[in-house]
Formats: sequence, C-alpha cells, structure tokens
Amino acid sequence: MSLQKIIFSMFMFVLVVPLLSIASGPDEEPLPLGRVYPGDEGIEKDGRVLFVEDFEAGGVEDIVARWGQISKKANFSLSDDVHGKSAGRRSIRIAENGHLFTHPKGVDTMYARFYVKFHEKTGYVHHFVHLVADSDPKPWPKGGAGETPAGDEKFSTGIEPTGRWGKYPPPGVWNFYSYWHEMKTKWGSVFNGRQEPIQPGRWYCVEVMLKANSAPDKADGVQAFWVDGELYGRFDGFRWRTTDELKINTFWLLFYNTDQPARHNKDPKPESRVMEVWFDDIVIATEYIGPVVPKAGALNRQDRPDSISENAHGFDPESCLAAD
Ligand SMILES: [Ca+2]
Repeated sequence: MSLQKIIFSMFMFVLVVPLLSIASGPDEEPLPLGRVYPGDEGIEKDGRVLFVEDFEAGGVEDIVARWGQISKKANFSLSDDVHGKSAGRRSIRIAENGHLFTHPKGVDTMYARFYVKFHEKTGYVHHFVHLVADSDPKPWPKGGAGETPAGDEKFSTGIEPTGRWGKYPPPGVWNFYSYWHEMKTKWGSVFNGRQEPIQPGRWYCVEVMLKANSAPDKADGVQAFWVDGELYGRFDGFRWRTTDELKINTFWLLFYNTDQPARHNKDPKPESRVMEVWFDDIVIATEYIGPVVPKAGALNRQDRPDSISENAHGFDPESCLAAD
C-alpha cells in the first residue's frame, strides 16, 4: 500500500467512524422497522428482517409454499377485512382450528409483529401464537404438552388470550405461556401483562420479543410484548437455554380451540360462540418492528370509499389508530 493510500485510509477512518457512531450511538434506540418502511413497503429487504407475510399475493396454496406447513387448510380463507393502517387489501381468516408454521433463520433475539382480530362472538381460545427454539426443527410442530424440555433442546413462549378462569369476557387478556427447562410446573408458566381485556371484533397490533440468555450460566433472557405499540409486559431473568447453540428458529401462527377453555372459564353460553380469527401484516425480525406506519398520502382503510358501509355498521376507525 502506498503512503498516499495509507494516509487516505486513516483520513477516512477518522472521518467515517465518528459519523457511524452518531448515527447509531449507544444511547439511541434504533428506529422501529415499521417507521423505516411506511406501509411495510420494502421491509422484507432489510437485513434484520427474517420473514414477512401480508397475505396479498396468491392463494392459500401460495401462502403454504411461503411458510412450509399448514394444518386444517380448509379452514383458511383470504378476507378483505384489513386493519386501519394496512397498506394492503387482504388478510387471512381462520375458522375453528388451524395453523401456519415456519422456520425463519435461528437467532438469539426474535421479534414477531402481527395484526389480529377475533370474531365479535368469539369464545375463549385454547392456544395461540408461539415462538419456539428447537434444536431439531421439523417441518411440522412437535407435541410436548406436559413435558419439561431439556435446556439444550427446546424453549418456547406463546402470546395467548386468557379468560383468567372467567374473570374476563372472551377472548380475555393477553398473557405469555412459556415452556423451558426451569419452568415451575410441567404445564408451563404463565406471565401476566397489562390486564386490558381484548375487544372482540377490533384489530390489534401485537408484537412479541423473545431474547435468549447470553451465556449458558446467565439468567438474562427476556420476553416482552406490546399491543398497538405500547409495552404491555416485560419479564426478565430467564435462563431459557443451557447452550448457545439453541436458537429461536420457529414461528407458529396457531389458532387452537377445544371445549376446555369454555369449561375452565365457566362460559355460560359456549354454543353461541364463533371461533374465527383474522391475521395480517406479520413481520419477524431481530429488532423491534412496531405498528405499521401509513405511507404518506396513502388512502388507508378508513378513508377508502369501500369502507363506508362498514362505518355504518359501527366500525370505529379511531380504535385502530390508537397505536403510536
Ligand atoms: Ca394484508
């Protein structure tokens, strides 16, 4: 290398390195990915993003091809019901029971953001969306209910609506339902967030973060969740795994229903319930995503002429705009 080149390299180092540290200094939170990509447009190209599904392209078969696995395919249908900030026109609706299952790249910290709406007449739900770290991932979800997983094999957390034994009307409030080698009972552990009842028939933006412990002997793992961009629960001190090689590598969009939660919650009228759910705008990443930020000048759901009839039936756009 010539002296000139060395001097030039040193000059660039002195100039550029401080600029980089200004752009993403230790005190600065990175901008939520949802803000970086209004309308989620182009978000899939970001290196921090592991998986994106907005249900806009193709039919159910194409969705299965993108994910890898589906159960009860006949219960899935594309819907024109979308949330107020959506840049798209379609969501997925699941009736009764079903799941989509996929394996993004294994990571130590995973964020999963999704929009969700329960049917206005929903009952209580048995199990819901899960993030899983699995040392031996298969194309399909494994069993494991009632079994304490080994610390080098598996840990998982579900973000689930719960009636808390009938305290809340269906579908209830959000909580975490977690499985790992140090869980307290063989049926997993529950972590309550803010006890804010979920309104049936209203779209929500839900985001889950699962962070593995940084070393096998450290209890510094975390899990947290946000609703419409607000932190609803954060729980620290987990030794999720006993080896760094166990990565969070599974996203399970699950809608699992049995008659058990109706019994546990003493639902007075289980026969009147309609078990249907809508999902949309799913983004899985290694950083916080946050709610969709509408594109400047874009016509959003509540502004579109085709939503007037919905407004006439009591759809409240404000309720979908509580995010930021
Ligand atoms: Ca969509």
